[in-house]
Amino acid sequence: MKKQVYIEGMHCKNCMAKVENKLSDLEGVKSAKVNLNKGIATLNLKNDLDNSIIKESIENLGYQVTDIK
Ligand SMILES: [Cu+2]
Repeated sequence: MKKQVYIEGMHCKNCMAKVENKLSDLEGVKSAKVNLNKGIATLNLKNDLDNSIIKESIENLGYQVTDIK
């Protein structure tokens, strides 16, 4: 399954890489790709992952999650 995470505060490729690495390390995540212009991370999941875990891991990096679909 896939999830789209709407993130505010990413400004450059470093931000993008940080978020991608963090999300990729989460249990159950097959791959994570960030679209910097749109501020959206697309997650490919092996199984469902609680939104609160996704939100917390990104907010720990200093970015804001506005929505997860
Ligand atoms: Cu940056």
